[in-house]
Amino acid sequence: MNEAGAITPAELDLASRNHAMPLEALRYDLTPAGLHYLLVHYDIPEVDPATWRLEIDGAVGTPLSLSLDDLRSRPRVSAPVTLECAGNGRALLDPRPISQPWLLGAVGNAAWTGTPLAPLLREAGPSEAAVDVGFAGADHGLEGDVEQDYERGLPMDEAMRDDLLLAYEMNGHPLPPQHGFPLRLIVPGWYGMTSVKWLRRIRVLDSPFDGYQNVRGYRMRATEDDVVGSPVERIHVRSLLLPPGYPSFQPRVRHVSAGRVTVRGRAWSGYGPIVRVAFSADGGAGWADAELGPEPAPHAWRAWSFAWDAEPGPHELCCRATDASGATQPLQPEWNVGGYANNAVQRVQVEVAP
Ligand SMILES: Nc1nc2c(c(=O)[nH]1)N[C@H]1C(S)=C(S)[C@@H](COP(=O)(O)O)O[C@H]1N2
Ligand SMILES: [Mo]
Repeated sequence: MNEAGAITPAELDLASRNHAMPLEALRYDLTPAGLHYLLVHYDIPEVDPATWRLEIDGAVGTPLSLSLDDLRSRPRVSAPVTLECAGNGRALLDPRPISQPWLLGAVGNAAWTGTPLAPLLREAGPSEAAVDVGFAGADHGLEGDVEQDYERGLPMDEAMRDDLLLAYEMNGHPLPPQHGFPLRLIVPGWYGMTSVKWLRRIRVLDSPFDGYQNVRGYRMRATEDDVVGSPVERIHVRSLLLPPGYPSFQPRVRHVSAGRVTVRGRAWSGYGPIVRVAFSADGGAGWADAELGPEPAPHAWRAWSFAWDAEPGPHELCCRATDASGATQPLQPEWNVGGYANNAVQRVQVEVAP
């Protein structure tokens, strides 16, 4: 327990609705849909695919209204993309910001299939003055005293990237209801909040997007007095390891036998490819380079492994990734009001038996 106190029933409701990816699922290159983390701010909305349409309007020459069949008959692209919630690691901060209390599992790497967004925007003909694009979901709720449809804005140049997808499939199947059926946006490299689910309207804007989820939510604020802060955007470099051996039921300490243990994990970043992962078996006192797996698709996580000679006694396993921009994970997190982008190194307690 920390200064924020015990988990409240309201937080427990959020935590049980929005499940994490169990860390043993790091073993799968593609995360099965049921093991992929889930984050739904309000309720999963009811959508009738027969009458559902996607509207593309606002500052465009030709507003578009598309059915699911219209979208499915357009060019089809699939890509593995690592999604991570900006709040991943939040509950490890002290004091714990009160929101979805993630430990470390708010991540997954699914294969998303859909049609690229940019050609559709081009067909709609954005005005010369277009600066942002708003993406609205069919879900509705109240947040920070503002009643709203979940909506996120994205700068025009990001929206026109060639790797953004309007996805209607996850791992080769129609999107499950909880992951955005019938259509969601996928913004590779950005924290998950930008990948709007249950998408039903795309608004091209000739003035900056001023919706709640950009202007008030998802801001990096060092203190409560810092009301504006800076926007939370791309995914900060992170690695996770698949806890080795077996757990106890309570508390979840790991148990392994002495000898060679192959520790495996994944690493990813929204700022470029992973160039290094280091491993420590002593809480970060000493580090050694892990072996990197094959170079993955541009926004998919990269596998790594380390052959650990486990000696009897208690150990604290850590991993630390570095990306091509030179960014590396901090050993200790830096606290912020919303508990965003905590990419401090993971620490896994292991008891090694002789
Ligand atoms: N419409 C809508 N889109 C949404 C959300 C939401 O609550 N409503 N949650 C966002 C957040 S915060 C995250 S982290 C990702 C989670 O995607 P997933 O549940 O498919 O893993 O969806 C994003 N898209
Ligand atoms: Mo999120």
